Amino acid sequence: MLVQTSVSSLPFLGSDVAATYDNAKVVILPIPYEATTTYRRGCEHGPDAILNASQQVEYYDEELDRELWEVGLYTHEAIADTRNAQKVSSEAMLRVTQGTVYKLVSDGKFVISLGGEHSITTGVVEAYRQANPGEAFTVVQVDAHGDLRHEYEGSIHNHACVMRRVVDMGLPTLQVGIRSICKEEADLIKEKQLPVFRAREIVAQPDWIDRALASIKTEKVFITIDLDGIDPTLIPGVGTPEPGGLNWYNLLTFIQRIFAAHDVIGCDVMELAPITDSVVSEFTAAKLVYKLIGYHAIAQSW
Ligand SMILES: [Mn+2]
Repeated sequence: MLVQTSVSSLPFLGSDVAATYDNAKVVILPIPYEATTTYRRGCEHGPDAILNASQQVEYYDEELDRELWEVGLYTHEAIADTRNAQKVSSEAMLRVTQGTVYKLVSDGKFVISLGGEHSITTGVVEAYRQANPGEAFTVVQVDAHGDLRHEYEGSIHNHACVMRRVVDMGLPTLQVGIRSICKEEADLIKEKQLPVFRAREIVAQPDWIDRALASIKTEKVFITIDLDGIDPTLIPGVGTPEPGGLNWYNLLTFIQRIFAAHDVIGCDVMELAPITDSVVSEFTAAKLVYKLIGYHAIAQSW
């Protein structure tokens, strides 16, 4: 009889190069939670797909001229897992996410959370508020969508509302790659004068990165990447694809410059919904996670 083994135990990049928790500077936190997806489902399988694809990522980063696994990578067990029809309320997901990220940050770890749906980011950001009492940090969001609705389909914790929750926390934001918003969101952007760099401006204006960076007024930054912010030709495996997103090198340059100029306190990579018979989306996501680790390691002189 075949015994179905869980693949979620695969550590990022591979067990040969995994560090112990104590020796790790970076913790990868899988959060396979999906409850409010509005179009194509499957993001609860995103974290495992990224971990599996990461086994194929080259250890040596040709841009950074280093094998970044040496900084110490530890992959945490999955939390808020809704796979196999497990029910997890949004409140329970936010509670366990905040508690887990806060514990990891308190232990001095640099945490990269993997979703799962974007509503998870509310819990992640709450953990950094808890870890940085009274100190503002900017939440930089790469996304096709504004996610600024107060409520969607009856829930304030729908994935279409995550940045509204961040704005409600009083944290400054920077939104990049946006190309799909509703009237309510457009009005809020104007009313609060939120810095937004739309995808069509990014294509037309080569100096957008300079201007985007100039809009960040805090030393500390949290980066949340909804993978649908990237062009869907690069990452088709998302729940709500939108044409015309960031290209690979544009994205990497933008992110690398944030790491170089600011203290990035944490990151998340959200909304991967794998497609059968194509590994492009999860491999691109895995490579992006390794780039986040690399840019942070260089910025921290690790
Ligand atoms: Mn989105």
